[in-house]
Amino acid sequence: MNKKIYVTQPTLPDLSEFTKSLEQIWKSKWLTNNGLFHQEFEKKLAEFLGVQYISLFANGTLALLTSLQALDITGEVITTPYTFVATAHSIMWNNLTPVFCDIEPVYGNIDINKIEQLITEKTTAILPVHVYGNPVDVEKIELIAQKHKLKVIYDAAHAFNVKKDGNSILNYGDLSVLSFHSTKVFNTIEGGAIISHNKETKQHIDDLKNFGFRNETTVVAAGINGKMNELQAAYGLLQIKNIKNQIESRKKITNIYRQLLNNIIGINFYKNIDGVEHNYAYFPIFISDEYKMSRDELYNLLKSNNIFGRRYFYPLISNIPTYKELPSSNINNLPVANKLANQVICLPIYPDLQEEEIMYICNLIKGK
Ligand code: T4K
Repeated sequence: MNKKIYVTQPTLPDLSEFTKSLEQIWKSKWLTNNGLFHQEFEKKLAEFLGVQYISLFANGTLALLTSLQALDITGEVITTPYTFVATAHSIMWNNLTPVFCDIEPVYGNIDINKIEQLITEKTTAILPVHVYGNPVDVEKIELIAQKHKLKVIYDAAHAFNVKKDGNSILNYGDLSVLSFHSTKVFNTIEGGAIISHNKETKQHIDDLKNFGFRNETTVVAAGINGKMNELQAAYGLLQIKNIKNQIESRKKITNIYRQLLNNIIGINFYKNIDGVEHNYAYFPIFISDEYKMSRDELYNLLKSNNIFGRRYFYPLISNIPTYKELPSSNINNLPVANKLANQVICLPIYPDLQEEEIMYICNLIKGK
C-alpha cells in the first residue's frame, strides 16, 4: 500500500459553507466569549444529543479539569488506568489523588465489582470512562455512588451520541465530559463540552471556564480560560448536519472488519451491546497468545505496510513514571488492565476508509 493509512482521519465540513460562516465572523468581529455561533452551537448540540445543558470548551482536557473543580471534589478519585492520559492528568491538576481500579476484560471499562473495595474516607468521586464509546454500567455506578455519597463524572470523550435504551448515555452521573478533538467521532478541530443537568450547575461551569467571572465585576472562583471560540463553534454547527451519516459509515466499516476477522485464532474483538446505540468510535482488536505473532510484531508488520494502527491504551497510565509510585498502580491490583494494554491494537476506522483498504488490512492480519 503506497498510501499511508492512519488510525483515524477527521471528516471536515463543506468548505464553501464554512467560508460563509467565516465571512459572517469577519464582518461581526466577534471572535470568542459566548458569541452568536457559540450560543447557537450549544443549543443545537444539546437538541441533537438529547441532553439538557451543555457548556462548550476549547478542548476536552480543560472540560475535565473544570468538571472536577465545579463539583468541589477533594481527596481521592477512583478512576481507570485504561484510558488516555488526560483522564488521570485532570485529577492531578486539581491536586487530587487518582486511585486506579481494574477493568473488566470484554469492553475494557472500569470493573464495577472492584470499585467499593477502593473507597476510603478520602474518596469523594468516581471518574469512569466509556472506553471506545462502550457505556459503563451506569446503573450500578449510580447505586455505588448513592450508597457512599460520591459524585460521578463520566469521561465521555469517546461516547458522542451513544445511547442506552434510547436515552443519551450523557444523561447519567453528575456530569459528563466530551472531547471534539480532530481524532474523535465528532470534531470541532479541538473542542470539548461538559453536560450538566441543572441550570445552576451549567451557570457555575460557564463561570469557571471564563476565569470565574459571574459578571463584569464579580469573580466567583479561580476559574480557567476554557472557552471555545467562534470559528470552532461555526465549524461545529456545520458538523451536526452530517454526523448521522458518518456514524452509519463507521457502522458499515465495523461490520466489514468483524466479518473479515471472524474466526482468526488469537484475534478477539467485542460485539455490540444489547439496547445500546453505538458510535463505532474505535475498532480495537485484542491479540492473545494463540495468535501466530505477538501484539507488537503485528503492530510493526502493519506499520511496515503503511497501516498505522495505535495501541490505545498502552502504556497503561499506572505504569508511566508520573503515576507508577501510587499504591493503586501496583500491577497485582490491575491484572486485566495490564493484560488488555499489552494485547490491544486499534485498527484504522473513519468514514472515508475504503472497503479495499479494510480488506488489505485484514489480509495482513490473516497472513495472506
Ligand atoms: N479523555 C479521553 C478518554 C480521551 O481519549 C481524550 C483524548 C481526552 C480525555 C482529552 O480530550 P482532548 O483534550 O484531546 O479534547 C489522540 C488525541 O490527541 C486525543 O484527543 C485523544 N484522546 C487520544 C485518544 O488520541 P494521539 O497522540 O494519539 O494523536 P495523534 O496526533 O497521534 O493522532 C492520531 C492519528 O490521527 C494520526 O496518526 C493521524 C490522524 N490525524 C490526527 C490529527 C491530529 C489526522 O488525520 N488529522 C489530525 O488533525 O492522541
